[in-house]
Amino acid sequence: MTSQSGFAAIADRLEGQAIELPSWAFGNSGTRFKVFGTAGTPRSVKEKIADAATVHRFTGLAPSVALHIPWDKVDDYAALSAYAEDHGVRLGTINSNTFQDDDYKFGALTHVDAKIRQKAIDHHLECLDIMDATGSRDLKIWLADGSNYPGQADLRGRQDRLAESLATIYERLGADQRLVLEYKFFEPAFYHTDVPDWGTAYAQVTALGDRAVVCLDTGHHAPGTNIEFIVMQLLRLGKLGSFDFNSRFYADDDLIVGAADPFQLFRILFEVIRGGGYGPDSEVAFMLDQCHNVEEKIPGQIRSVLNVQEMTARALLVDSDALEAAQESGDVLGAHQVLMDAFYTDVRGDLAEWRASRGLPADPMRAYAESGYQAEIEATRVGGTQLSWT
Ligand code: LRH
Ligand code: MN
Ligand code: MN
Repeated sequence: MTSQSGFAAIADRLEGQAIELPSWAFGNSGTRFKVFGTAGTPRSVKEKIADAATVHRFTGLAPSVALHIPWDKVDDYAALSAYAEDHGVRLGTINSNTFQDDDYKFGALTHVDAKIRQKAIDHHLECLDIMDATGSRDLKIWLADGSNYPGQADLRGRQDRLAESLATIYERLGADQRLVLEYKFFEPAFYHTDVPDWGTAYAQVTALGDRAVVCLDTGHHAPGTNIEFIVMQLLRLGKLGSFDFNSRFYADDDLIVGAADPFQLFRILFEVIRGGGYGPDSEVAFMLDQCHNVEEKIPGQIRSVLNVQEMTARALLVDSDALEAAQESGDVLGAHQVLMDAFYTDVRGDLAEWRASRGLPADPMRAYAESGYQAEIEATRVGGTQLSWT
């Protein structure tokens, strides 16, 4: 199989690939040690959307932007939606935020105090109102809830209260809306987290109903976790709702997807494709959840969506008939080689031609660098508040 004929066979399947961008990727971010400011950083939600639209213009891969509430709070969401559409993108997932308010020191949807639980529920109901105005499908919930010391909290009681709070939010979902529950094994709580793993997320969303699904953030697992196995299992159970893509070396690093471990990204995408999670009929949403602390943000996002596209192409190249035959005949090394042959196929030249044939820049990174957009935002975005989420 030459790379050219292999690529020609899968080229059509790259059409329509969509990777949602997080509005917060365009704001200044950092570690708990320092947030470095970057020239040209958006001063408003509109400027974040304009930057996301720029990523889409250069790649054709990012037609929607996720918002985080209250970071992206505005008075008129219908007007914001219209603004996004004027720029060639639409508003996507609404992410709730119950991790930056003093009231949530000991939890939000799991809190022992009914008043604080209600405050957290009301925040989610407000997010649903926003979704009605923006036409968004997904409400994504990630909770910082957890504890630091053994004995600090009643683990069982918190799980029960979580189920109750989620049920109240779920009841208010529109017919075409989904509740997407994201898990994370630790941080900011260090002893226990109330939604630490896919099994807990799966149990909670299954109790709610069909429109509740799981978000898999690739940075939210212990080192060495076989993430593609989780992808397979959630797809098999019909509960994989979305991805937050990023990459990590040590913890929840939020680095550029595919930068730390391109082979892991390939393996994940192979299982997505194998399990029916890719393509126009799939309900699995691809999203980035990243921060660009020291690199330029727009090129960081361009690089990220290109990495996902590149590993998708390689995963599509796996000769599934040959793989199945090798697996069924017990040909261990033959099966492994089929997978590795696809992984080692350099598709960059083919993808450049594919883009050019669709009126996109063959090299989006270079086209952006030469476009003058960065110089323009650096010159014009002065004064005001440079957005930061930490
Ligand atoms: C939590 C998380 C979650 C938040 C985002 C900013 O670590 O992954 O998705 O909404 O970071
Ligand atoms: Mn996430
Ligand atoms: Mn995270």
